[in-house]
Amino acid sequence: MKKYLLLLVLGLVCALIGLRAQTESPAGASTTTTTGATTQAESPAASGMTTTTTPTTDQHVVVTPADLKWGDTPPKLPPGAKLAVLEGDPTKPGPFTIRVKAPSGWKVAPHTHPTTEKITVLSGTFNIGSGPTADSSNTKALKAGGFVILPAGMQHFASVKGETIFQVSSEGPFVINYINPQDDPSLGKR
Ligand SMILES: [Cu+2]
Repeated sequence: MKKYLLLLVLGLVCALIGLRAQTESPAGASTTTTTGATTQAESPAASGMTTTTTPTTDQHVVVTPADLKWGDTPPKLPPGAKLAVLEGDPTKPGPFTIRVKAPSGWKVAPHTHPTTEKITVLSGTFNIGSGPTADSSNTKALKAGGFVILPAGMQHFASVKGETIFQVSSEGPFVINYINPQDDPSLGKR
């Protein structure tokens, strides 16, 4: 019985020492983000394509607007817009979610993706059209709360009116194939 008591006391002392060490650790140790589940991992890939979170099975992943790290869009998209990664890595296999903040007049020429693209409009006006030519008379204007599914291989184009924020979910690696190769902003026009 005495042995157990000794072990108990020893355990308590250890716990107290541990607690002290924790409180004495530098303040920097507590500067974690609200993502909770995992530490942030920087991806050295394309500009703006930094991974914010990697979900685990036992914890939810919370991302607040303040957590977002806005960067430039990759060269395959027209310049001027900002991009933040909420989930996954668009350059790698697997699901991802990104948010794009585009200035008024920003547009993406007709293109396809090898994976299905899902877009939710958060603010502004997002004009989406289908087909191989950017016919502005043949678009649907989506406002905050608007949602569109663009199946893999489907030809589509988009433009925004007023500063517009929209969220894109798809499967990586995210590829943009322009119908007219000269529309590809990565080919020198940037
Ligand atoms: Cu698209």
